[in-house]
Amino acid sequence: MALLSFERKYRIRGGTLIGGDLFDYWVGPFYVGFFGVTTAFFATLGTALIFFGASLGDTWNPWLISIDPPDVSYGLAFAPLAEGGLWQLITFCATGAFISWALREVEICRKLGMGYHVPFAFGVAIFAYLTLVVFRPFLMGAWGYGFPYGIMSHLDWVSTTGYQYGNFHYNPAHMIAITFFFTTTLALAMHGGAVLSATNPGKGREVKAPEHENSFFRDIMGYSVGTLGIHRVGLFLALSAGFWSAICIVISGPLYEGSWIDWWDWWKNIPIWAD
Ligand code: 07D
Ligand code: 07D
Ligand code: U10
Repeated sequence: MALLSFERKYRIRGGTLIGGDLFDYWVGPFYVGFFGVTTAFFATLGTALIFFGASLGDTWNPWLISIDPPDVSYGLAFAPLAEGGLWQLITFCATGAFISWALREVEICRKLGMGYHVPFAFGVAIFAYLTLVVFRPFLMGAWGYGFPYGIMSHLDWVSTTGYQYGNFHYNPAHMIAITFFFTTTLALAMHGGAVLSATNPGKGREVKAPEHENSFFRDIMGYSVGTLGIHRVGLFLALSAGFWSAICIVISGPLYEGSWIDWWDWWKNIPIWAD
């Protein structure tokens, strides 16, 4: 069925989680819904607050604008707007917008009778974000441990935070997360390559079916995970990357304060090779 006629067929009322029929309509290609309105509200307000914060700063260079969290001396209290209060409000708006977006995904899945895999996946990204700006700062007792909202300044935060724990590469959960990120790109390259080579083999050549893809991987490495299976693998790899990222940062500070290099001392002291 052509996309446009399918859209006409499925664009019917129902499936909303909240609001009933109230916002159950589309604007152009976008489904609105109650959570579309809350997304638009939080995103507009958050963006306006970023512009307000930028107007208080000394640059309009988009790369250098930075909305900084409060000083750690404010602990978990509200800070004055110009001293991190804006960061707190923007964090609230961002959280509201991301969660609204995920719930809007849920409503669309319900309308289509699909599973909730996509909103679940986005939930893992939201979990990583909240770990950085809510859970870890909360566990460490100050909002000041969150990262600043600026294109370059958030990179400075990653670097400074990394060196606070010696060499962040020695963080075992960081290693696991990185391995999952790398494996995700490997899997996506293999999958994209396999599908294109079979279904788009070049002008004048016959389009191949999944048994060709299966045979290729059995020939080269003895096993094919299958056409549905590779999507499960992909989702698992990508979500694991985000999940272990959240773990690697939440243990840095709340659980372990020293250098990650020294953390490996237990390894050197295992009786088998320690004197
Ligand atoms: C391609 C989908 C499209 C999304 C894009 C991002 C904004 C920000 C706002 C000026 C894959 C849109 C950007 C809306 C503008 C203001 C206030 C997604 C795609 C194109 N980072 N990070 C970037 C965010 C963190 C790190 C780029 C967001 C953590 C490093 C972009 C968050 C840590 C590098 C960006 C976030 C961290 C980047 C490209 C939130 C650990 C880079 C992102 C909400 C995760 C790279 C100059 C991209 C770069 C980069 C956005 C969090 C590390 C500006 C929205 C604190 C090391 N980050 N980031 O393509 O070039 O994502 O930086 O958590 O090298 Mg970051
Ligand atoms: C948080 C993004 C959430 C996004 C959301 C959506 C919008 C809308 C609108 C486009 C998690 C936002 C949407 C705004 C946009 C439109 C229209 C994703 C998030 C909700 N590291 N490191 C990681 C590597 C080093 C350090 C993670 C590699 C150094 C610290 C990942 C290397 C030191 C932290 C990772 C490397 C260091 C990390 C990031 C190599 C610095 C973190 C991915 C090769 C000296 C962060 C949860 C991630 C983390 C993190 C990879 C090096 C420090 C595993 C490959 C040694 C302090 N690093 N790192 O988390 O775990 O995505 O955050 O050297 O905090 Mg690292
Ligand atoms: C996949 C796939 C597959 C496909 C696919 C894909 C995965 C099975 C079949 C998809 C993949 C691709 C297309 C590949 C490319 C994608 C990427 C590289 C990922 C990155 C994507 C991007 C960078 C694009 C991001 C763009 C976005 C998110 C769109 C931005 C949208 C908006 C700004 C509008 C958002 C809509 C909202 C909020 C809801 C509806 C709202 C409106 C329409 C706005 C109007 C608002 C209202 C009417 C409500 C009123 C609002 C109020 C009251 C608030 C007012 C508040 C005030 C404060 C004033 O597997 O194979 O193929 O294709």
